[in-house]
Amino acid sequence: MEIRASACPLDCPDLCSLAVTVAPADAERGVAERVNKINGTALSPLTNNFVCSKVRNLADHLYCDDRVLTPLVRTGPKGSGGFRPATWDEALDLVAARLRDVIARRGAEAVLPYHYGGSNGWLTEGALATRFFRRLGASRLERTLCAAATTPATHGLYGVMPGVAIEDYVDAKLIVIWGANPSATSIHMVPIIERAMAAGAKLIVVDPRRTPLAKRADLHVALQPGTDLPVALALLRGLFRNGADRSFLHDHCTGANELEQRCERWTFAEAARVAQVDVDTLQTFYQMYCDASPAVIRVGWGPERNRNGGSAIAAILALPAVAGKFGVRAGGFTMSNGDARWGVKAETAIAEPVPTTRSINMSEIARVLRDGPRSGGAPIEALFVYNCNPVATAQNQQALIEQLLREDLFVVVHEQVMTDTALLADIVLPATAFVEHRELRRGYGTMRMYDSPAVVAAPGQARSNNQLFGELLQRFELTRAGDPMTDDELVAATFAASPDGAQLQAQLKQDGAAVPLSGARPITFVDVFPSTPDQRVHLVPAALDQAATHGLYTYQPDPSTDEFPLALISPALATQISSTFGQLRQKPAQVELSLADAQQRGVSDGDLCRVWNNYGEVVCAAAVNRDLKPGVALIAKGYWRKHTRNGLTANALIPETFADLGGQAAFNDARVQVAKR
Ligand SMILES: Nc1nc2c(c(=O)[nH]1)N[C@H]1C(S)=C(S)[C@@H](COP(=O)(O)OP(=O)(O)OC[C@H]3O[C@@H](n4cnc5c(=O)[nH]c(N)nc54)[C@H](O)[C@@H]3O)O[C@H]1N2
Ligand SMILES: Nc1nc2c(c(=O)[nH]1)N[C@H]1C(S)=C(S)[C@@H](COP(=O)(O)OP(=O)(O)OC[C@H]3O[C@@H](n4cnc5c(=O)[nH]c(N)nc54)[C@H](O)[C@@H]3O)O[C@H]1N2
Ligand code: SF4
Ligand SMILES: [Mo]
Repeated sequence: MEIRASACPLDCPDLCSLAVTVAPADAERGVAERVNKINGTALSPLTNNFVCSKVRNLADHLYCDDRVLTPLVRTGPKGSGGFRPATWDEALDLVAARLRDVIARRGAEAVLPYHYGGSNGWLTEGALATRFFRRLGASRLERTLCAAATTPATHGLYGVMPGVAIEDYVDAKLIVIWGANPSATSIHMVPIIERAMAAGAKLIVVDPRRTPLAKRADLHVALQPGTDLPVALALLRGLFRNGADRSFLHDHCTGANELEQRCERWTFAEAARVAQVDVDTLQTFYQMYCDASPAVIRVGWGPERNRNGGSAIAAILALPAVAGKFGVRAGGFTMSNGDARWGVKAETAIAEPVPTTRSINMSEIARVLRDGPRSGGAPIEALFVYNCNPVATAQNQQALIEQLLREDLFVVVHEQVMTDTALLADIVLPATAFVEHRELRRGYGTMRMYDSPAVVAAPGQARSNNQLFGELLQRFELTRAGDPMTDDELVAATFAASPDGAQLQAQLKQDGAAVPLSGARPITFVDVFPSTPDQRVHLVPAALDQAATHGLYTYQPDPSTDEFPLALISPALATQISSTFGQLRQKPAQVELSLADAQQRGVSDGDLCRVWNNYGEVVCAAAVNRDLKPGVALIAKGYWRKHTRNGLTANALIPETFADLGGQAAFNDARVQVAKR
């Protein structure tokens, strides 16, 4: 047994520092060595020696029966699940021949790479795949499954500025958890919040359901999904009337008058009516926020996934500026701390110009496959999926499945396990997992970066993304002299391309982790400032105002109808990362209903139900959840098709519509009806 250092790149803000125990050969399973167990280490103070059970038990994932061990070529009809093993050479010959044929007939834009890569660092998301598809001239992909509304909102107001370090929450006097559920999605935050509360901090949770933290909060604002915007605007209005930090606004902000005008309609009473909460709750929220310092808002990703999402995030992020909460440790906000000043970027290594090929929003993949791209031109005839499981995670699942079943659409999936998407592929290629390849990853909660080597041999014939796309670059004769091709060359090129690279590399070598140039625990408006051209907070940035579908801070009414009265939300499962690890889940999916909604429909715990709207239907058991706001239904994100009775999940109910910014998928705009079956 040997213990090797690694870091967890999964799509989780915590980016844990890991100790991986590796056991020698396991002849029976045909692996040279295998991961035995994984623990957290103290290298990251946030990890603090513990990890979630998902990663502690990563061996269950790495060596499960669903692991793809060789390239696979479809044998039966599409979707029949029939595949035969093939060599890499044969599989890549088939892939290359089909791509060449599509390109010859339709042009390279008929090829679409499909990837999100939340659980990937710079070596496996981007790098050689990006170089390959750019040089090929393929259609480009807008990555909008997540953070597509929060990112332009944050950058519009603050540019690239890190927020409050999670570790610093211990010093806060007020913590607002706004549309996040750290008990499942960022577990290392919870003990820190507990310590802050033990030292007297107050806690406010803004969430349509009583989350574990909401149960312990001093105030729970159980708003209707999609109504964060009016709530934030009412708080801002209150602040502008009494409580705004006029000197901070004068010294550090633009657009205060314009923002004040846009809040004018949102009295506490009006916001409370729209959000379906008591007016007292909003007034108490306002008073608690005014009174406390340091006050910090942890903004989650729940509020972005609806038609008002971009404006909602912008309005929430305006609060600490208008209230003057910056300038002290633990004062301000935390959105994505991936925005720390790193001095190097993911794209530095490949230095590949962005081509002018058409770009396609991944959040309307079913529609694009069916009706063709909005910009016109050739239909998509080849889809190359990696780092992503769209059948389980994209919108309008039923339509997507229908499209993937088309005989004339060529689908390649590079995967670790036989996912719902891989099952519909023509060719499946076996991928390595993070302990099996080198990865360079910076956190989006913790402000740390790791360069983690492969710590264990890959089972079977799994290859990393760079191995795969490096080979394809060669087969398509798209390599150029001097191109960094291996992971080692790519890492070296990344650091060499930036004057700050040497410093980061030295830190990685010496300490095992690097912190950004802005530090691991910067104080906003002391150590770090907005990166906007004038270093000010732009409360109503013109570009954002134009980009927002209805102008910034304009509320769009709730889409509920008499036919589909329930707002369906699909928050994260504690046991998975999106759909990742879903193959290991035995328990079936359930639809959660409030007691009132269950009673109204004569539904009891365990009853088989239909959940439907105009996009599709899900058949699964009901669970009465007394912590859910009436009018809200919940089917968690990330279930696999095997988890419901009819092989469709929450994603079959998700509309092909967007948030008001960034083309972000509006997952929580789904409205449904539920009935006992
Ligand atoms: N265990 C685990 N961890 C994960 C993930 C996972 O799947 N499992 N996913 C990772 C990923 S990809 C992401 S993006 C992050 C997400 O991290 P979070 O944002 O913490 O997680 P979510 O569960 O998506 O949503 C947070 C909360 O938003 C609430 N919510 C839904 N709609 C609204 C709304 O309109 N307004 C408000 N205020 N609240 C709303 C939900 O009830 C939920 O409690 O977590 C990451 N970490
Ligand atoms: N209903 C509903 N759906 C949602 C959401 C929601 O709120 N509601 N939220 C969305 C959010 S927040 C997100 S981030 C997306 C995430 O959606 P996806 O991007 O589809 O993420 P995962 O489900 O984690 O699937 C990632 C897949 O990539 C594979 N993979 C990991 N590493 C590698 C690698 O190095 N190489 C290759 N080739 N493959 C690899 C994993 O095995 C896994 O199957 O889902 C979205 N889907
Ligand atoms: S998923 Fe999150 S909590 Fe679990 S090991 Fe990875 S970074 Fe840590
Ligand atoms: Mo996400």
